[in-house]
Amino acid sequence: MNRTKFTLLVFSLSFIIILSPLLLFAEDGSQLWLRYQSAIHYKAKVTSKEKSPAITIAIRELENSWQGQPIEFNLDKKQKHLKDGYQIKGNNDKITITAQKDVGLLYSAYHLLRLQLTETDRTNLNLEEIPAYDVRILNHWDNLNRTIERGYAGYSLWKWDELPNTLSPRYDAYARANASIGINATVLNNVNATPEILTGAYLAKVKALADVFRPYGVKVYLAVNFSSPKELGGLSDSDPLNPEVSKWWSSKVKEIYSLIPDFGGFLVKANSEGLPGPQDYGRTHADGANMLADALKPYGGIVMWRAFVYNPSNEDRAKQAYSEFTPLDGQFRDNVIIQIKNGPVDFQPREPFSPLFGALRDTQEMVEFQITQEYLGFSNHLVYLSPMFKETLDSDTYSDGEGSTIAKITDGTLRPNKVTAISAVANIGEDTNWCGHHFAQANWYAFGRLAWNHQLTSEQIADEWIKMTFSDNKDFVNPVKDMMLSSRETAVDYMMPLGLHHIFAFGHHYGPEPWGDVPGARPDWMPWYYHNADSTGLGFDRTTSGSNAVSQYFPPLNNIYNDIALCPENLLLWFHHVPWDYRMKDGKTLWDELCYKYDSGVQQVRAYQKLWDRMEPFVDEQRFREVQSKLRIQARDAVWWKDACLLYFQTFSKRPVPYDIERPVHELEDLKKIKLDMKHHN
Ligand code: BDP
Repeated sequence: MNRTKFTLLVFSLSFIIILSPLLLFAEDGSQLWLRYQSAIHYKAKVTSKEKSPAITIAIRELENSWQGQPIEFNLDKKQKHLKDGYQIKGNNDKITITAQKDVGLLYSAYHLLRLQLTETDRTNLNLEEIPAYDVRILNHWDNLNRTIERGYAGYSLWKWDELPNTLSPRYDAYARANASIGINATVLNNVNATPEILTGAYLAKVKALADVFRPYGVKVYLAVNFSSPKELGGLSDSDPLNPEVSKWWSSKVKEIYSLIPDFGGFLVKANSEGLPGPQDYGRTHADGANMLADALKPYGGIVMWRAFVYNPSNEDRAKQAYSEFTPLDGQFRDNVIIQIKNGPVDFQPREPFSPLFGALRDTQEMVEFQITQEYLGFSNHLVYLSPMFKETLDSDTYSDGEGSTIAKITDGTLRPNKVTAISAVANIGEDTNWCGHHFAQANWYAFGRLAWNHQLTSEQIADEWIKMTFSDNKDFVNPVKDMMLSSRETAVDYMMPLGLHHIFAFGHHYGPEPWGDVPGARPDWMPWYYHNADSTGLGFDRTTSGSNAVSQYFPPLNNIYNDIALCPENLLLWFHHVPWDYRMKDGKTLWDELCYKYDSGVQQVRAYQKLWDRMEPFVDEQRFREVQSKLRIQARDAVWWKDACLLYFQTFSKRPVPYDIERPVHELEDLKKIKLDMKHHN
């Protein structure tokens, strides 16, 4: 080594030594839950007879961070039952991993690193993991101009201007994060799709992303606009029964597969909220979906056709998807799967499950969740969504008798599905910490983990996420876990308790606007349509004497929901118009109960603030402060929600706010003047 090189080495070493403690503490959330320590003095021994890009990544991850026994990878194509999964067997001396696909070996590497980071015993391993769903997919509502519909973590990750030539390092990091939790698919663009995504120029960009994601087992899908043949192809219409139209789609699909041989398929929002669809030509959703399915079939692609359809009509909005789709049951191709939002209206803080689940007996169904917190305080509020996802998946529809949960209907247990899938609208953007709020990362994580195994508990998922993302000190893990586990119910309490829904500010959906009334706007976008407050009471009558939405549920649920005495109280105002002095189970009147719920939501957020402040010794400075600051916003917003809703509903109930709870600190008239500058339609 010559002198200059030596000086350089000494210089850089001292630089690293001086800075390393700082680097250690500088945490900005960009690493997500993948904060594996590098095994500096140790390089794990990993052997594999087979080679592939996914296996190379798996070996690299383990060599960088695994601090245990030597590992042997085994690819056994005969073990079909493993699907994307794997078996891990091992003792103190050696670990053997078997998978039938290379991506299974990659998933197993992340499994081992998770065990290591959560300090789980790794000396005696004997486990088999098989994913519950074939397609575990994120839906990005990203526009081509890089804004994100309902996105609260900055601009889109996809830098369309720079693609296909420049590849941001975050594309790789994104695919790695997904692979680490078993997510194997992504829809890159907004369901409110523009035809432009299907132009040659954009497909070249999509291909570049697909190439980056492929080694991580993440397949690309696209949302398509039903009018593309007309708007892009110059055809006279986009009628699904017009042979020219299906020819156009077939050749478009061929072009896509020539660029992306493992392309996943299409996601379609049609005849919904003003978007074009087969009904524009007097055709049905089945006609539209099947035409696309036929184009994709030769290549193994699928169509995820959304059931989120409703029109400003006299029929209760909550009933419309069911009315529209049940007559079409059995008419869809076997590579079509109907994508149904968890609730019958729209990702509210709490909804009953959509009655379409189980009602389509001869049609494949999948759930759509929303990870991005459109209706849950954006990226300002700490709301851990796993309990909400599980509430839906564990709901018993009774479609095939007791125990017909949504999980079992959609994962193939009860229905012989050709393809099973589960989806969620992503909360990922360009922000350094990916999701805007450090705790919102937990919702991306939880979706992936549940898509892999819906039997995991919310507690298990929170436990591993906290340990991986922050610290495994139990004095940190336990209180923070309690906060996370209660946070969804807390948000429901300060926003919309007892089954209230959609009383958000018009358009952006951030704050409360139960009084909202935009002249000339669609009634089904107005809060009064949903809360129906009047001098007699509050809530939407969906009983047999009201809109009769209860009849869309299988017995005994239809009767349970229909009967005010049996209806679960957390859905009471969803199904009933309830008198203000109705006696709740705890003996309080509806009005008092409502007041106590709102107050309890506020008190809970205050308790989270106190809890978090005590966690300071366990957390790096930056993440501690950022979460602390978000909790302050959440506490202020909770009071805003409580005052707005109670003062407004009080103008109908004419009853006092119970004297032992905190007094309102705002004037209703002042709250009504708040107009946030956030542009959006409904
Ligand atoms: C609603 C959103 C809207 C979406 C729509 C959808 O407010 O931005 O386009 O759902 O899912 O929740 O299509």
